[in-house]
Amino acid sequence: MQEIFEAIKEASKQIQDVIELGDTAKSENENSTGDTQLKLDIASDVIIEKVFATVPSIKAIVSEEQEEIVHLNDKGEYLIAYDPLDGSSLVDVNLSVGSIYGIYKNDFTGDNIIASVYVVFGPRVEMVVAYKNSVKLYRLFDGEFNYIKDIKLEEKGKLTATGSTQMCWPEHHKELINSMYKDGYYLRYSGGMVPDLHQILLKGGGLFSYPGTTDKPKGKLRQLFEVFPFALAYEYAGGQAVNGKSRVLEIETTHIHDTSPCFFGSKDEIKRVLEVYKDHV
Ligand code: FDP
Repeated sequence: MQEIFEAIKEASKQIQDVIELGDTAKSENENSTGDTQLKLDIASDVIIEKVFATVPSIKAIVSEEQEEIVHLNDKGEYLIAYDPLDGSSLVDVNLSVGSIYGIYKNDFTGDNIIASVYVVFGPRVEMVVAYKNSVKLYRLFDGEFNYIKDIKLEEKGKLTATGSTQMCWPEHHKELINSMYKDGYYLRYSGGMVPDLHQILLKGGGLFSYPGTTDKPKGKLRQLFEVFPFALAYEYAGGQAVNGKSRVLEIETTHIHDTSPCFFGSKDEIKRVLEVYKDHV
């Protein structure tokens, strides 16, 4: 596993260079979810695939930017699903973006995820590793990722962030969020999943949600590349991740690009979600 973490560090340093110097223009391509790919998405994807190809313990990889699983080493033990540069459209307005990696054994399903890593490219580059029941924060300086601290969520936080537009939220979701504002929660939403979830984790707690909406009843965020990796990080940090009814790590995956409604938070906020959603899922 350590060699995978080292490979991610190496890829992240290269991606940071591409972000700083790279071209933020659109490419001619669309990815499998129909998003127009930016040249930066493609460049980051190429970097990661090249670095992973040198790691013997990786059996196969699948990128959010690609249609198919890529087989690397038959004798490898691990499968990795990754989103090379999530929120990349935020680069040209100079907001934070990130890479997300889910490391699986046997199969690409929630109950097979054994570690996850995400990297935030913001004013600083930070890496968060969820593995063996701990969540560790590293920061890039002096050319290396240096350990900073273990991350733990409080029982209850102060922040809330929901994706999509209120026009498409179901009524009960509006009620949930309005009730949180009435209780003093602060709205904090940048539109990048990585920095938004990172903020809630590091500030002790709160709720990030991307519910099923009228235009996307199964949500927008992809299970293997986005939802499961963050679910593991939130659970290991002492929080929870649900789809409104059950743990997201228990839901079924039928296709590598499946999406799911998702709610990540500290225990108190997830209790609120389950209470509101129990009659609606
Ligand atoms: P993006 O489309 O910019 O890549 O992964 C999808 C994602 O960003 C997440 O990072 C983000 O949380 C979400 O979409 C934002 O979606 P909305 O614009 O619908 O809120």
